[in-house]
Formats: sequence, C-alpha cells, structure tokens
Amino acid sequence: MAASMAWTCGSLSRHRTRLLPGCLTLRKTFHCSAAARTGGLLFSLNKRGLLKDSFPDTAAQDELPRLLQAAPQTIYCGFDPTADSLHVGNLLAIIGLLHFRSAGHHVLAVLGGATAQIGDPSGKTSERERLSTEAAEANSRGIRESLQRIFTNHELHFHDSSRRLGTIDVLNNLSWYKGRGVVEFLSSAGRHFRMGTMLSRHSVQARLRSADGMSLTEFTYQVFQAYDFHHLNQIYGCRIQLGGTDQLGNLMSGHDFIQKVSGEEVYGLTIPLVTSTVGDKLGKSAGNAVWLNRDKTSPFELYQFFLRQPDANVEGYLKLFTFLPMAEVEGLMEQQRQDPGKRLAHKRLAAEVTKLVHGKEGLESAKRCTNALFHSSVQALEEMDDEELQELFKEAPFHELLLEPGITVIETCRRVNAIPEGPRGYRMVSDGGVSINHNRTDNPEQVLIPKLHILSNGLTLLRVGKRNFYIIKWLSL
Ligand code: YSA
Repeated sequence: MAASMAWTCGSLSRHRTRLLPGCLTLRKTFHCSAAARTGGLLFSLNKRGLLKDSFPDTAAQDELPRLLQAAPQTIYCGFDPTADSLHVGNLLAIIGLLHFRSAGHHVLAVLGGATAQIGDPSGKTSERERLSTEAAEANSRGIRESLQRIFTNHELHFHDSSRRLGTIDVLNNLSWYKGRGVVEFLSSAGRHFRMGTMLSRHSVQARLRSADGMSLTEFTYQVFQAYDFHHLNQIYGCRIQLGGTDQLGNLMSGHDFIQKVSGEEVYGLTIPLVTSTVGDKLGKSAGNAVWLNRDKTSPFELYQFFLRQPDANVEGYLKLFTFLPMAEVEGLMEQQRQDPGKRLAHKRLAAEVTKLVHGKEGLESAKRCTNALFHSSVQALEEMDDEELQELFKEAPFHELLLEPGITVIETCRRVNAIPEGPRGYRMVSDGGVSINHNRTDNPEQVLIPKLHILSNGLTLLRVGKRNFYIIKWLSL
C-alpha cells in the first residue's frame, strides 16, 4: 500500500508542518526535485501552508512537480451535499483547487449526490441520518450555485489575466451511479478491494471502536470515492485528488484501486484541516459553521468572522484563505506589528475572503453593515435595502407600517410593541432608552421627521435598550 508523507519531509515531524514561518525552514527540509524547486506550484502551495500530506511519497515529491510543469493536469475534489451550503472549512479545499486552476490546470469539483446518501464516516463519531435522494439533489443545487459563484468571483477579481486559466467543471457522482446494478458493481469493482486494507483505514478503525460501531453502508463509502477517482481518471484523465486530511484514507483507497484496475499512477494531496479557536474542525457537525451561502451566513457575518480572528491566526489565514502574494502578506504583517490597533491585516483578510465568496457587492454590503452597526453611520443605513437591513439585524422583528401624517415616536414604538403599555413605556422613551436611526430620541411626542427618523429608503431602525432592534418599513398611504 502506498505510504503518505507530510510535505515538509526530512527532519521535521508531521505535526510541525502546518504554518511554517518561511522559506528558510522549507529550503532546509523540503526535499524535492529540480522541477519543484524552480518555483513549482506545489512548492508555493507548501510555502502558504496549504499542503499537508501527499502520496505516494517519493512519486509525489518528484514525479508530480514534474508532471505539473510539463503539461496541464486535471485535479478533483469532492463535496458531499449533506447540507444546502458549503462552509468555510470547505472553502480551503476550493481555494486549493483555484490555485491549480490559476496555474493552468483543469479542475473538477464533484458533488457527491450519490456518496452523500452513503455517508462518509471520516472524522465522524456517529452515523449520519439517512439523506433522501431528493434532499441530496436539493442540497446539490445550493452547493453548485455557491461553487459557481466563487469560481466566477475568483476569475473576475483574483486571477492574473495575463496567465492562462484552466477549465473548471462541476460534476455530480450520481450521474455515473444512476442505473448501475449492485450485483454488477460488486462483482466488477468490489473484487479489487481487500478487506484487510479497508479495515485498516483510520476512519473505519475509529468507528469500530465506538459504542455504535459502523454500518455496512458507511463501511463501503471508501469504495465509492475510490471508484469516482477511477471514473474521473478514465473519462477526464484526472490524476490528482485533493481533500482535507480527513480524506486521506479515501484518497489512498482510490490510489490503490486505480493501481489494480488500470495501473495508472495517480496522486493524492491533502490540505490541513482548519480548526476553531477551541480546536474543533470547522464544519457543520461541530455546530460552529460559517456558511458560504448568503441566506445562511450573510456577507457581513462572514466578514466579521474573519475580522474577529485572534491575532495569532491572521498571518496563517492570509496565506491560506487569500491569494495575496506572500511578500504582500509579509508587508501587511509588518504594518500590523507597527500599528496593531489599526488591524490592517484582519481587515484585509476579511475583505479578501468576503470578495471571493460574495463578490464586490457582497464586500460592499459587509462594509456598509459594519459601518451601520459599529460606527453608527446613518448614511450606511440609508444606503441599505430592507433585505440587507434584515440580514444585519437578523433577530430584529420587521414591521411594515402605514405612514400616517403626524405619527409620533411613542405611537411608533407602541405599534411595533417595542415598549410596555401605559406610563412605563412612556417613561422608557423620556428616560432616553429609545433611539431612532442611531439618534437618541427622548421626546415621546416628537413627530417623526422624514430624513431624520424616516430614511430616504423608507426605513427606520428603532432601538430600545441596548440591543433590542426593530426594523420598520413605511408604506405610503
Ligand atoms: C470526495 C470525493 C468523491 O469522489 C466523492 C465525495 C467526496 C466528498 C468527501 N468524502 C467528503 O465528505 N467531503 S466533505 O463534503 O465533508 O468536505 C469537502 C472537502 O472539504 C473535503 O476535502 C474536506 O476534507 C474539506 N474540509 C471540510 N472541513 C474542512 C475541510 N478542509 C479544511 N478544513 C476544514 N475544517
């Protein structure tokens, strides 16, 4: 069976390979061919901290860099549609693919419409609930849309147009399993899989030790991912599969299967798993998901997620999650060290990721929301439409009210049930507990003034106490 190895081979242990500070360490430890040394793609990905393991070991160190320099190659990564959106953990795999595309290689993003119904046991402590074909298809639509949006944003905003961009295709593995008979599949593909090897996979071992064990369905997962690799190799000439380190066993199964059925040399590359500040893998199962679809995580929330990263993460994240040249990352970090209060590196990180995921408009929306919320900017509020305002104040009730002439502050508060009835509510306003469009309003009888209390977009943001927001959309009589 093929061995895997960490990219920084030599004397460094695997666990120290993740965020290496710079080329000096790499030059000492990165044992590679002349092809890779002369500015190869893998070398630069490794420098960014984007590569973790590769296999088979020496082949990937020597042959693969040469192959990548000789001609455009085809690389794939799979995404199981177990939810209707991808999350920031998956984004790193997408970014990995995009680096290959920028270097002129062809990229296949595979939606696991079939494999999602089997359920990948990798990194999971228990079996997923069964996913119906309909749910997998609906989820695939959401994911396909966000993949395509990110690919377009990358092409528009991040690709150096003087370089030839490789092609990109989004496929769904349901298309090659549909109508395939189980007897035929097991009698042809199945016989190339050895039980001992399958049982030795970390994902299987971990589950066999758990109280619930593992179902046959989950156990066969690696067979399907291996078969996909073979299928893509046969149809698209794909020789490289990319995935997070949790996918290593599945990647190896594909390598072994292809060796047996066609003897083709293929390669696996893994990227590091991004973890939260408490060490959980960023993803949806950990309950801490930051999604890539706007209806689940708004551009503003995504922007804030990166803006709020601990200082210690920023340099690594700039290298992993952005396409900024390394020299620019180093320059930004130097500026940040000289004036940490400005948080230039955090802001750039948040802006680059938001632009990649939601485009220029998404980034503008995120900045508008930031100004409206944290810098009390009335102008920013005025530039928002009601959808964006609702995204910003997710928990805030949204009311549509008829704009009657002479309507007062207290009447407005009462209509949206923002204050208690009677004198208590009246006192809340007169004591200064209410603000409208970021301006404290302590006269309950004040008649609402257009432009001040009612913005030109027909909206009013009412705040009662510290954090109870109400959004009012005024309808003309
Ligand atoms: C792969 C190949 C196939 O032929 C068919 C299906 C698949 C899907 C694969 N088995 C899987 O379940 N992937 S995933 O949907 O869970 O995640 C998609 C990719 O994002 C994987 O490569 C995964 O390792 C990566 N990923 C998820 N969370 C991550 C992460 N990468 C870095 N950090 C995280 N927190």
